[in-house]
Amino acid sequence: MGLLNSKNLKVRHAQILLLGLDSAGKSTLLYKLKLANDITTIPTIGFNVEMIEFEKSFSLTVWDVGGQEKMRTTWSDFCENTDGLVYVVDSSDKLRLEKSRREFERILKNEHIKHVPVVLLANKQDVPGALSAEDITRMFKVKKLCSDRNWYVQPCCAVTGEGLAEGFRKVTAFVKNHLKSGDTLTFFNQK
Ligand SMILES: Nc1nc2c(ncn2[C@@H]2O[C@H](COP(=O)(O)OP(=O)(O)OP(=O)(O)O)[C@@H](O)[C@H]2O)c(=O)[nH]1
Ligand SMILES: [Mg+2]
Repeated sequence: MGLLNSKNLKVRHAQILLLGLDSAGKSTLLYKLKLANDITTIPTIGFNVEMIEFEKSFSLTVWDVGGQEKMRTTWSDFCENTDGLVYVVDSSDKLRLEKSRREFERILKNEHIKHVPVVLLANKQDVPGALSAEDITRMFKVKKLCSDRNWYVQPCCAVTGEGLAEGFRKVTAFVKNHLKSGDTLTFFNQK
């Protein structure tokens, strides 16, 4: 395991940090992607971590950190070595959108994830009245907050899985691009 030049690589690997307020749907989507199954989640105290291979020869280690208030203070501990941020929003929770936006803005200021690409998942699109990805883009001021990095806002539904693969493909593409631009990516050398 180590940092290698891409010519030596058999397997490429990136670390993705999955954040968002409690109940945004992070664990639901992580296990939908990992197991292609519906699971019953309980609020995450601490974190879940899963390795997911979306593309041949490129795997992601996804760190799903609990979003309850007392857990949010630990988010910064997970930022080091992060190659991409996936921030999950409950698009139907209009009362807490501003709180979610503030937490998003706060984490973007972390020096370890400066310039790291971001995909916002506008989750719970199945809930009637949920805000669209365009609404979330505007309300979260994404263009302004992410002007220093690649970003994308993907509508999704963690329960059905709709939009999840697209969102993670996007973050994978961004991370690869980031690599080409010379930023450090974590690699595992597989014999
Ligand atoms: N209708 C609907 N419900 C969802 C969706 N995604 C998640 N949920 C539900 O939202 C609740 C919270 O989901 P979790 O995945 O546990 O949320 P979390 O973001 O991991 O929350 P913490 O672990 O507390 O940070 C669960 O009851 C899920 O079934 C969705 O896309 N649509
Ligand atoms: Mg959880």
